[in-house]
Amino acid sequence: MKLLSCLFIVFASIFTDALAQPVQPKTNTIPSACAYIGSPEYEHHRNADELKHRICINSFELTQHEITVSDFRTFVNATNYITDAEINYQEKGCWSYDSTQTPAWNWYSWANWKSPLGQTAADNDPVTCISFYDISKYIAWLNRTTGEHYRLPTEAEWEYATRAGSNSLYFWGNNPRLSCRYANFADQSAPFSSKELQTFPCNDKYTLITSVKKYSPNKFGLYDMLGNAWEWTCSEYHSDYSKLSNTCVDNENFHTKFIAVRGGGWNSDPVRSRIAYRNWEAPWIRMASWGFRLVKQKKRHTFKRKPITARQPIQKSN
Ligand SMILES: [Ca+2]
Ligand SMILES: [Ca+2]
Repeated sequence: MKLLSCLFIVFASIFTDALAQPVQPKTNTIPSACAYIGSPEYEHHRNADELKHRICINSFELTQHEITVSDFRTFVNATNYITDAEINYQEKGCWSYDSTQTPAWNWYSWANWKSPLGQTAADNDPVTCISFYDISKYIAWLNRTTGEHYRLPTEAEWEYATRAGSNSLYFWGNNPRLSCRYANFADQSAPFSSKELQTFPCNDKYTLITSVKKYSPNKFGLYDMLGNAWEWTCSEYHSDYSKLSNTCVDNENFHTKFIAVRGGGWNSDPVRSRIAYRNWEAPWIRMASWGFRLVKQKKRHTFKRKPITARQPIQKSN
């Protein structure tokens, strides 16, 4: 009987996977190079964990934008997956923002990927309120249904792709006034008082999170690498940036590790929005300002053998 029900579950999951073919997120090719990541010692507000070091990166594909609510919904509809926020794992709901409460930032049971900030999330918003565990499940499903190999970027890949050749505070340079053209950060439209948070000296009219691809891309054609949603990487956080920056945390062994999260979000001030700024958290944490994007790993080239056919007799030419 047990065997029968197991078989049923396997077939049902194959069937539902087949029904819900995900739209694969668009990717851009990021070229191979050796480059510096981290910040120079003279960078204002630099932290000790931003050691500047040189890394060599092989070409890879990176999604043009953060994975959206719509992308994530396809996964949930296909699998009936319930996120950590919805089962109140470790803490209730998701770490979110409600300006009517004191303190405004807190764990709220109403907050999850469908409604991270008190109202239904728009389809093209980055999906947020998802933990590193939730993302692992999404990726496993995406790979199973597409036959591709998606994964989170390493910290080094993320920073190299974000810099796109720049050595400045932000990928467009050092001028915070230009942020409203390139990134959704906490600017003058943000709901925070200046006592709570220093904001960017411009106004993009977007108070909270907004749709992906609203701002100008960087030189690799990538949108929202800085701002909108912070982005989980696959790397374990280490205070010595040169140690683990280009490796993914062991898939079986990440439960007790801190995972690096990068890029600032809609709620970030000019200091934490610097490219070199490194954030990290435990893999079960979920926040209304944290999302992710994916690397699509190139498939290993497999050489197909030609079918062996019977040797044809050589025709004698006259
Ligand atoms: Ca904004
Ligand atoms: Ca982002």
